[in-house]
Amino acid sequence: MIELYSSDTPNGKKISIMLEEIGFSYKVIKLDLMKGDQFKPNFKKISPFSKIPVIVDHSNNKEAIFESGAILIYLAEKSNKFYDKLNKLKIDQWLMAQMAMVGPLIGQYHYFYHFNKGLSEIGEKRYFEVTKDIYKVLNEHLNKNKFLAGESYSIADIATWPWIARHHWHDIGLKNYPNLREWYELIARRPAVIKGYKFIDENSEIPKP
Ligand SMILES: N[C@@H](CCC(=O)N[C@@H](CS)C(=O)NCC(=O)O)C(=O)O
Repeated sequence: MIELYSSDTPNGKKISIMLEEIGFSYKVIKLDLMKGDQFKPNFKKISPFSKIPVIVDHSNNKEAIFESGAILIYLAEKSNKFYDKLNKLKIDQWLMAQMAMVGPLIGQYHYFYHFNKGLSEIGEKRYFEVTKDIYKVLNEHLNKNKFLAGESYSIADIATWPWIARHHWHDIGLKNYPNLREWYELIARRPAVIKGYKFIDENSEIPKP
């Protein structure tokens, strides 16, 4: 059994979607980030930067793993799914691009535009441009590729999709990026994604483009 310490955020959803995809049994321990649960000493012991998600694998000596990219790799290797050894180099590149670019940069846009609108014109403007650029790069790449690492769905898609599932926060218009939209909708139809998306709030629905 796996314990998933998480919240209803894109980084949180990566792992619930992966656990649904590979069919591992898991128990969610919800953290209220607004109340500061992530800073409690017991959580800090398993998450040095006080961030969700973290998993604790009871079938592996209660191993605790932080950083969503590392968790995805761990679960992919354990299940032998969505991390094709023959395509590892491509998957790694798109996974790292998600971890270093898509998540942190769109996260800044959420900070300035969604949560603190009107407080920093330069912050809103800069991260709107950066977010538009990310959409453009993904859209162009998906013109020639069905999934981020080529023909097969992988942990790179699982890592990236929940960030695009926040498109309604971005005021960019996913419909303006047809290949990205098609990829988004294709993944949104997967039963594991539908289930993993609702892992905290049973009533939440995947946003339509
Ligand atoms: N690089 C980390 C980022 C995790 C992260 O930023 N988590 C956010 C929620 S999406 C968090 O825990 N925020 C709490 C805080 O910053 O206090 C990962 O991918 O696991």
